[in-house]
Amino acid sequence: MKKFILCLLFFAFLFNVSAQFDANYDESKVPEFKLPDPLKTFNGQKIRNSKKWESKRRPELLNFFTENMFGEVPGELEIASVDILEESNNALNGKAVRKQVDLVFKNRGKTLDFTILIYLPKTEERVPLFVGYNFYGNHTITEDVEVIISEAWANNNPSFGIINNQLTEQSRGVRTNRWCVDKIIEAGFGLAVIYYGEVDPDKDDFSDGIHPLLYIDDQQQPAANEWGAIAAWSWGLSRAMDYFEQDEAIDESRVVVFGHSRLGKTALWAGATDERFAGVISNESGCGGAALSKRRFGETLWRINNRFPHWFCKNFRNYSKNEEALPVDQHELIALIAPRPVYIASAEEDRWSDPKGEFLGALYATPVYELYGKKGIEQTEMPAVNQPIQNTVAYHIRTGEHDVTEYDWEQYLKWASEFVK
Ligand code: GTR
Repeated sequence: MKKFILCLLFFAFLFNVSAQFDANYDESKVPEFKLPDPLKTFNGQKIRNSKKWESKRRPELLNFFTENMFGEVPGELEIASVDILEESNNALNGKAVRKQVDLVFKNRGKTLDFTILIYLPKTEERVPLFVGYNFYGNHTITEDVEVIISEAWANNNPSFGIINNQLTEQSRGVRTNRWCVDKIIEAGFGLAVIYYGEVDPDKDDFSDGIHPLLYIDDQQQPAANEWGAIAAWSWGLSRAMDYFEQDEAIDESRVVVFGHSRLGKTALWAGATDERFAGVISNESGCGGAALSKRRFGETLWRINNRFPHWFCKNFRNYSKNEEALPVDQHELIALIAPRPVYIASAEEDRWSDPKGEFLGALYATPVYELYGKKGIEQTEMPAVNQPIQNTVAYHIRTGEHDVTEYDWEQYLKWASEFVK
């Protein structure tokens, strides 16, 4: 049995690797496509001002993305209780306040809770904050020994000491490079992180995580237009926002949602659905994130829907190998964030995420920002590597691989200090 499972894992790995190799990476093979105009309604009406955008076009786009891509959250679930698990005024060598706050949800006899790890600079004033999910537990983002290790299901990663789907002490601090906590605190921002697996384990299984709390009767999985994992994760970010509104130390009008990769897709959706987020940073979010689907470069809808059938709602499968039928594209997802600041970032070697498609997503969202007199991306050519464009819509492509680096955070901090006021 063990051999059989190992064999299966091996083939899954091969499939994965070969999928990345036989994907299209050739610009000359990008099909011709026509992008939908964000400023024209589905029935052809031209949108000339922000009022019409808000009353007509934005709602129909939001509705399309909800019903056909990320899925509807089928009901409301408020925080049942807030438990402060731990608090210290002397974190990070005395530079910060640390809180570990557990949010509890109850419905249909079921309970789910998730823990927000918060670091805040020491000041009397309310502070702006970045909030985002991590892949392997709050204890991975820092060496801080006080950070509680989550007991939730995790994807195995033997190099981080994660076997049997359990997080362990061995992975404390393994992702410090992705978070730059000290720099964030020094820049006067707070940082709040959540382990995404506490809200919904990242596997094709809808019997766990938050989904069952909103099932009706004997429902076993979401309906075709109901929430997949990304919508569930983004729901969790909104509940974190509910908590920030109650926390006197946090300036809830300056909360920027951040995410990398699948969690960068999540950050975009959170920003689109919850206008309380003052800004969005989407790091290398690729297919289903900032990258245009119709380009079919790197990861495609068919590949993503096959490999991660639980991320989007089932209706989204209608567009696998059928991108031309999509009446929207990802620039319009970004446009849903307007007029709030949004930062899209790519990495040169991360071709799977289609850097050019991510750039074009930001570029073609710009006309909506212009309705508000905000500056988006003005140059139509991609900038050179490590040459950020920072306006209300910002973009950079840095050298290197799919990751979050100190360079990325330096840009985000500079931009957020200027645009998230
Ligand atoms: C990849 C997936 C991408 C991206 C990435 C990640 O395997 O194909 O869409 O989200 O995972 O989240 O690291």
